[in-house]
Amino acid sequence: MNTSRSDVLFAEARKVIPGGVNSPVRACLSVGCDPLFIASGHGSHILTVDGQDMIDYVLSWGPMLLGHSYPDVTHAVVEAAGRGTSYGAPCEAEVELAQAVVDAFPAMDMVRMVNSGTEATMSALRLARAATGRNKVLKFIGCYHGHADPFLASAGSGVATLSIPGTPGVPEATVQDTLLAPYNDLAAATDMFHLHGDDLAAVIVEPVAGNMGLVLPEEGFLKGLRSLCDASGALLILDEVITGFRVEYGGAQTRFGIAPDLTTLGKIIGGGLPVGAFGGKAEYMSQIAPSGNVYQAGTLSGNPLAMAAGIATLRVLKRCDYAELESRVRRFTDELAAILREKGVPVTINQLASMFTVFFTDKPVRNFEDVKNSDTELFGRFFKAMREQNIFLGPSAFEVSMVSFMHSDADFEATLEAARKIRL
Ligand code: KE4
Repeated sequence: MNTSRSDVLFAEARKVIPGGVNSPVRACLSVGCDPLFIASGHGSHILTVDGQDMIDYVLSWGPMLLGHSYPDVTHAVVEAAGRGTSYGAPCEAEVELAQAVVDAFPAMDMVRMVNSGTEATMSALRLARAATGRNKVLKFIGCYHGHADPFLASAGSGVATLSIPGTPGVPEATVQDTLLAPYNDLAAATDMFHLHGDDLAAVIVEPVAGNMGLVLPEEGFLKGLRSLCDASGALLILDEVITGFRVEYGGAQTRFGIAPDLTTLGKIIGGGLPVGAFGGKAEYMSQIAPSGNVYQAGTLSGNPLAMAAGIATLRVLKRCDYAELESRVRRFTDELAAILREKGVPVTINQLASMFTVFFTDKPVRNFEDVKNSDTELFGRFFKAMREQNIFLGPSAFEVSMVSFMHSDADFEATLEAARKIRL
């Protein structure tokens, strides 16, 4: 069998890049196959270096809500590049994107641009610790907030996918300040407040969990965290790196009516270029240098190309009908579940807005334990079978599959037809 271009590239990549990838989950280790190298993306499709045209449900793990190569975004980036790629001095686009973000999130008076979601959550936690004079942070098992030291205890995404202990290289003291509770378990969170409340700087939570597969917040969970924070003086950080501008234009906090003290963003606000952000009330954000003493910085923060991509993306999204997309995705996932069940396998699909995850279990999936108890080996077989049918799903049972505004009914029908054809 002749060697594919992807295989050749992956062999070369492994010689010079750890694991052959620049981010672990791309290696497809948990689903038992090698990654495909991508040559281009247009709309809802990607083309591999071997010419395989695939319907893309990864969408760069979230940024591409408008699909690949959206003309307004591409034009904005090309036009900005013609004026230079980075200045290390303020530019107008930074103000425009900051204003667009603040306008979309009522709980946000100010926002600081950074270069990744990891930088955003790392900086938000530092700010919360400075603002409260406290050290501990409570996170939820299976949630992923980037790879900064404080967040790698029982993290989701690639940490869960690869079953990494989660804390090699992280000092014991750091992990001691990271408290854990199961997602959706308000009683366990309350216990942490009773035990550590006077040293708890912040609670950080994905308002809709997207890093243990898709897990939705149960009634009262988020509002309960808000009340616990109000009573103890801890800050509530909503990590909306995935959900911001995806669950709806104003993020999960708008949909669920929760006002956080700080919000972290990423992915969509960069339109595919490296952007993260953290923001909140002026009383907190004004403590960030240079207006305050909490240091945070970045050579390429507010980069003119990334700002241009973000501005163009949000300008289009503001006109999009999120409810219509959600109802189309719900119909699609209902049909997908029915097709898979006809094959005699237990299936639960969690879906919200333009995100979904197929879990091979007949039980509800409401936390990380439930995900681990699903048939993740069968998920690997499902992933590979669908990829052979030119359907590119998130390569892990601990990730979500994403839909864009460019996914057509024909794409959904082709995906359903692929699901009918595969053998599990
Ligand atoms: P980045 O540093 O990868 O830009 O963002 C970290 C992050 C923070 N918070 C949430 C809720 C996130 O989902 C992420 C990153 N998401 C993963 C996929 N679920 C990134 C994919 C990868 O690591 O390659």
